Amino acid sequence: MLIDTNKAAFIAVDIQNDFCPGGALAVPDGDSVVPLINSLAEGFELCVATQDWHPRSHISFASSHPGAKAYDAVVVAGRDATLWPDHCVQGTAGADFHPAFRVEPYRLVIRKGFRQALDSYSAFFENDGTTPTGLDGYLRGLDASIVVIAGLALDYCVHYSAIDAARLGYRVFVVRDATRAVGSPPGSVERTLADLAARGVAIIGSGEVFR
Ligand code: VGL
Ligand code: ZN
Repeated sequence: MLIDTNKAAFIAVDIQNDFCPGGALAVPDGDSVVPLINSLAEGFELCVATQDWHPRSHISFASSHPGAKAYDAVVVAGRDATLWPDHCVQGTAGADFHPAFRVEPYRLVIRKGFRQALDSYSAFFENDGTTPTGLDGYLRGLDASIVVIAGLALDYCVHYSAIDAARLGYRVFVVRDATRAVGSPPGSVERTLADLAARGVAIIGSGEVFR
């Protein structure tokens, strides 16, 4: 068996309306991962979901920066950042999970990006690299040493979740066909996959997860 599911947590990243076609920050084909993620979750005893959860006028929104456009690369508080359309505003339909996403298997939902002045891509740390979400403590408390990550978007929240998990010492698998990417700026997918590989993250297909 490639993955010992007794020691593993499955993490479904940001399966939310705003990241699916028709949403505010639509990831091309984003909704197509939902059936696969539903079936992967069935195979894990420990499933965690993340939910992007921004206040209105969040610092990551281009609308909070006069003159800026969505998808602009900027420096905010001394850190490289990307500006986004307003998305996943707390309590809105766009922030809800996709209606086809089966939430029953998930024991924990980690909300992230709820601090007005700080964005948060990773399931483990906010974008300052040091403010924890608490997920590491939760997983350690349950003796999970392996994480299997899928969801949206490969080149942002999946990427940062995976590299933080690797840095924290987990064995990390990203299920490539259960992810979709923003694809901006050009080359983001190739850079993400190269970075993941360089950090020891295994990029696998869904057919390999339970084999
Ligand atoms: C995400 C951009 C902004 C993601 C979240 O889930 O990948 N991307 N907020
Ligand atoms: Zn966001």
